[in-house]
Amino acid sequence: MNDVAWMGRALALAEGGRYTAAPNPLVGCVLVHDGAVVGEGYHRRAGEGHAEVNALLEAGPRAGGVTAYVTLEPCAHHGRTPPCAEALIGAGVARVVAAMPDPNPLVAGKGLALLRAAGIDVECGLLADEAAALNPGFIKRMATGRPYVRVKMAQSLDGRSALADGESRWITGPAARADVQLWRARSQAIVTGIGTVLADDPQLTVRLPQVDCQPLRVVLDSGLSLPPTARLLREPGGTLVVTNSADTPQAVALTAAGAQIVTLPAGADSRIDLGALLDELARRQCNEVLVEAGPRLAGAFLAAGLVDELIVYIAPHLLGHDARPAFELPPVTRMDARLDLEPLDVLSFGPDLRLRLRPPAR
Ligand code: AOF
Ligand code: ZN
Repeated sequence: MNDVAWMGRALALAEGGRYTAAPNPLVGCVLVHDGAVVGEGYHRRAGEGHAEVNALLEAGPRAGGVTAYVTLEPCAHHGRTPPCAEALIGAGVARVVAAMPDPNPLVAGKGLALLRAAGIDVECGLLADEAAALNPGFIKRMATGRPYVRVKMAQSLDGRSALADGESRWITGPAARADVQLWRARSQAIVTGIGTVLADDPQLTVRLPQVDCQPLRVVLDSGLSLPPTARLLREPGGTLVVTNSADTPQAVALTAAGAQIVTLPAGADSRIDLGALLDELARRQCNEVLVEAGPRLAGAFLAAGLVDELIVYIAPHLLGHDARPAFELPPVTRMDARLDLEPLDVLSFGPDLRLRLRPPAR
């Protein structure tokens, strides 16, 4: 096996932390000596061992003289755990191949510098794109102070997301809805609007046997009309109700029902400022956020240029012209003023199609 193949193995190991590592990044590590693995590890949970430390534990005294393949620059800081760079130096590692630098300002090059200063042969950049793809949310939050935002929409072939009366159960079939569970599970927050909660009374939970953590549920509710009996208030994981008027009897009733209330400034249209919402979610260490809302809120995120990825499920039926659109957006009067999206991939789930797209960078 060559460097690329060993790094490929480290990338695959990192995936082991997919539903547990947040707010930390997914990281994998392989220790190789004379063409054979002597230790492997990944980062499972914040507060527990980092990938390198887990791999060193497995290797024990065989770690001397190895090459360490790691998907992220080894850390140099004392966080919840001691610095990995020091652990690698202490174990007598000969060479470190990292896929990418750690964007965390506490690390950012210091880990690589420590290793080099100790005389270790260090390379960085092997399979960097693949490593970055493991952690879009962590990287974006470290670089910009905002989470990575996915907007999910289920629509009919004629671009409708609900009947005129708001009925939307179910546009897509069980296979597409099972796929949505995976996007929820890897997100730290699920954002929806009060309209969706009043219309559907959704749970917005992860219901997967192998996943035991629940993302924070976030309801945008400027007028605080969420009923304290809403199902999502009874689910584990916690519900954040975002408003711009918290000083009301409804706020007291919702708090008593288990909700946490947060007041954010209103944007120009007197609705909650979505940029301020994302700032708040990043402060709460959310790396990836999934918006599962109706056409108004989904459209507002798009119009504000706050979407990193759009996930659209298209069901093979037609709902007619008075059904609701998928996205409420301002009118487009010239072809060159339309919103062009870059397709990322297309997959099918039972009878439905899934398109992943990236809106234009702003
Ligand atoms: C690594 N290997 O496996 C991970 C790293 O609070 P702590 O001690 O868990 O530190 C968290 C930070 O460490 C995190 O923000 C990121 O910069 C880095 N994560 N580093 O060398 C790992 N998970
Ligand atoms: Zn570390």
